Amino acid sequence: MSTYVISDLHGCLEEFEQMLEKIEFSEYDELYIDGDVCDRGKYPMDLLRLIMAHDNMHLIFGNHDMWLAQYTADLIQGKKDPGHLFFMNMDFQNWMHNNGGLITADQFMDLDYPVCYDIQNYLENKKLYQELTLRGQKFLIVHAGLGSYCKAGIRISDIPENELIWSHIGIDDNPFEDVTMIVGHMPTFLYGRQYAGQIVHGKNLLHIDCGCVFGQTLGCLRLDDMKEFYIKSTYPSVI
Ligand SMILES: [Mn+2]
Repeated sequence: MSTYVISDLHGCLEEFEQMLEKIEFSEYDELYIDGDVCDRGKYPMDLLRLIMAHDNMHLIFGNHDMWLAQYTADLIQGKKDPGHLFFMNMDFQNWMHNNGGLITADQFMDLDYPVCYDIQNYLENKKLYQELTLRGQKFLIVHAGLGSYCKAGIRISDIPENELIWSHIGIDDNPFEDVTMIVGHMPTFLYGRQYAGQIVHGKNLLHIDCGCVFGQTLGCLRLDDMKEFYIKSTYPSVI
């Protein structure tokens, strides 16, 4: 019985399935997905549906999951009336055209209505962070980090949701002495080329988005012993 954390799958279904095999993931294990399941990669909807079908896989929202949740009703409307989507706001256009949302929207709109509504319901139960204690060690799993709220004495429940899913934080930006924080969101090569495809260890802080969809690796962390697992990406490298 083990607990794993993975992040920024971004439609990388093949690498995800290889990882589940590598860690011998079973019904007795738990997997926390630290945000950004959809967008950019090839199979966002198959991936999301696979996660939804497992009670022991838990999604913590990233900014890309928030986009999908926010516009699910519009995409369903767009299935009935394609013209509807031409009148969407700039934020929607930005998601579609600058942030890899088009493939998510296309695949979503190809699904049957009952599946669309299942996804809509699933995404209504949004979770922005997960606190865990394992063998006496406290963990906080959150997509982007605490942003400008990274200061001693802060309570996570007091931090606005945009900070938790959109912030860009430094390698050591964890204000908690006794809590190990785990974040994704920033592919680790953005912290320096030497970190490409590797989990980065900051001060009581692990950055686990190893940039799979950007051609690096998919990383996964087992919290019980902090062992790291890696799968080579099938995507072309952008660096
Ligand atoms: Mn993100």
